Amino acid sequence: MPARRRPLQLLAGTAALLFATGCAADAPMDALDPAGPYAQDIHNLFVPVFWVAVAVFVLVEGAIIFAAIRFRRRGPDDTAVPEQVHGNTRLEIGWTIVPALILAVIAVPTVATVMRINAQPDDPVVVNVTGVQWWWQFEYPDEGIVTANELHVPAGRPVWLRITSDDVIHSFWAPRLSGKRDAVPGRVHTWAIEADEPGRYKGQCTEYCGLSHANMRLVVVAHDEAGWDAWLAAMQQPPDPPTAGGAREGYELFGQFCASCHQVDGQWEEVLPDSPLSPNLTHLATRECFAGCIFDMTRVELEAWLRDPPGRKPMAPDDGRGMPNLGLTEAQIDALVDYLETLQ
Ligand code: HEC
Ligand SMILES: [Cu+2]
Repeated sequence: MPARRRPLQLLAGTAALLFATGCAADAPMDALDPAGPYAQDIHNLFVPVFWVAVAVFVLVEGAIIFAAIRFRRRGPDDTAVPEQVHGNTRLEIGWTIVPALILAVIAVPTVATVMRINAQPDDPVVVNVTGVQWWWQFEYPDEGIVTANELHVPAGRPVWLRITSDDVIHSFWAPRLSGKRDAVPGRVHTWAIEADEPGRYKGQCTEYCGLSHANMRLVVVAHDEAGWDAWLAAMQQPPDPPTAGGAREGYELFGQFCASCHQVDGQWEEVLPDSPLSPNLTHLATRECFAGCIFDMTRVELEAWLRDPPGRKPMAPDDGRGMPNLGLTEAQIDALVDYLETLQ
């Protein structure tokens, strides 16, 4: 390949790659596919602004390409220097005023949208969201529920998130339900989301937050009315401690190895104050994913997790972040998972 063609091929390759990755048919985090009124509001602003930007791009790039071709050097004999002009008052004023006008026009719907999506909705479900290296805690203060990674909401009703962080800056983003909101330690940022239809809507921490940033996902589970009432009722009813068998053995091992960090309502409620903030496991077995929603809630995955958590998900237990390897035996892991499966 001639060397001078290489940049062109690189450019074409990059463009093809970007195009191909933008074309995924099954894209659960597609911000261009809004699934609720807040995301729709943002989309309604994005689309016209995008086309204005496309028009500007085509005009400006078109003028550059036209000038480059029209006034190019035509062969080795073409040594003439073009007429040197400096400044064209009409053009200069024009391309200062036109962009300013475009921005002023775009600002009107932008400010209106920003104000609408930031306003506290009437009668929302309130959820306190805490970003933690590297998972999400969701607390429902009015209902007395604490859960992790799966944010359950009623469909067709606004949810008012009060977002903060336990350590570094994270950012909450469920692309089909609204835009991004930073989770900043020591501050509470509010944010509204809403899903039109029941379903599972994926999300992701979108502010780089250390080792397992990419493993800090979440899912918003939107229920119909009956499903929402059933979920609330189930969450408010902690499971009973097992009384026999492997699950009982696991329950006791839990007291020995796990209860210093993890709370199970009605069973293990006194975590040690110097432990890292850890997921509340009261209804663990009802969740579909765990550890920042990167694993399915299956027996096999839970066993693999207990065998070596930092091996499954990059964490920094020496810095007090994440779950350490507790050196459990296979028999202990078996009993512990028997117990975890009772946490319905
Ligand atoms: C030093 C504190 C600590 C100890 C001890 C500990 N864990 Fe964890 N555990 C964590 C932290 C922190 C996480 C969150 C890790 C993440 O997702 O990044 C976690 C995550 C989990 C999860 C996934 C929960 C979810 O919903 O995502 C399970 C299950 C779990 N631990 C079980 C156990 C069991 C069983 C034991 C005892 C054998 C145990 N842990 C001991 C800190 C601890
Ligand atoms: Cu994060």
